[in-house]
Amino acid sequence: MSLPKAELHLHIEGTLEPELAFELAARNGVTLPYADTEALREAYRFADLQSFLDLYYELMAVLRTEQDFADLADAYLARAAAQGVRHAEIFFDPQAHLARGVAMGTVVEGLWRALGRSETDHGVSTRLILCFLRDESAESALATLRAAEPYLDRITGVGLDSAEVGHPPVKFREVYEAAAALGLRRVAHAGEEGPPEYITEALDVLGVERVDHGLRCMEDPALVERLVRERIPLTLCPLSNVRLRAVDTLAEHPLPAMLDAGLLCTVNSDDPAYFGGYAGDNFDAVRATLGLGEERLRELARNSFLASFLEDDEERRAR
Ligand code: ES4
Ligand code: ZN
Repeated sequence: MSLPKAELHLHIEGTLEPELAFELAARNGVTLPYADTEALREAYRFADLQSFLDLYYELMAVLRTEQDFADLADAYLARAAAQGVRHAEIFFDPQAHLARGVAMGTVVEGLWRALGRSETDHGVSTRLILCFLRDESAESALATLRAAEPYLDRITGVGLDSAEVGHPPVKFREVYEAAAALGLRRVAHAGEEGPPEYITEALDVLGVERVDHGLRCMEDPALVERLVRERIPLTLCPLSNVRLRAVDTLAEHPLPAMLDAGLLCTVNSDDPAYFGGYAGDNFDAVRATLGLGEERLRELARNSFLASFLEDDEERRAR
């Protein structure tokens, strides 16, 4: 059984499976420093967020054309649909592509080739969220937002990702103000590896309406109380947290305690090709390991639609 659900925390570049990486490498004449898919999978042992990001950025070298981005997104949407995903809000990292000489238009139009057909082809509605790399400068982020302006009819919101510690939300105050002025929705990764203060800052300085991860809020009871009171959704990614060592084991994941505290939690896959599973796999894992009952699982699925950027009528249709 797979519950109908929305996926709200998904990096499209993190859906690049080894098989597709090698296929695109061959198509584009790119040589990967791994003998085969087996050898590449061997590299999927991460000590922390940065060790993952190093590989994540390295493999992006195979993404060069609109068709590459379309194939990547189409493969994700097919897998997501098979696991009960009915709506996906998809992050992309344009700075990682612009830096390699791949234009904003190539990325957005390529992704759109798949997203524009997704309801028909896969029964999955979609939104695109442009993420800024927080370990790059605020000026670079602002230039990226400007480069995206011709494509804003295809972009719902902005997010903030990549290496968190040492790059507090306040660094991007002006960029988020500019995004808000353009009518974009705002989210940000906060409290994955960074401290609870980054979550507070993302809310107060960036005006985010949803927090990606937010795991470390549990270290600050006053912050938990605020997140509950203000009904701020958290997009948790349990298998990601295990693979990137944010938690020691899945059995120790704070999701049950977070639900008990009244937090509006959702379960998502983050970078499924790297972390061992798609949205349904994350649901299965928390069901099996954290002993969540059917009522809790239905609550998580319901939360995913409540926390989404779907219009109210679409929200009803998707369920
Ligand atoms: C990411 Cl798990 C995670 N955290 C921060 N930035 C990211 N980009 C892709 N995956
Ligand atoms: Zn993420």
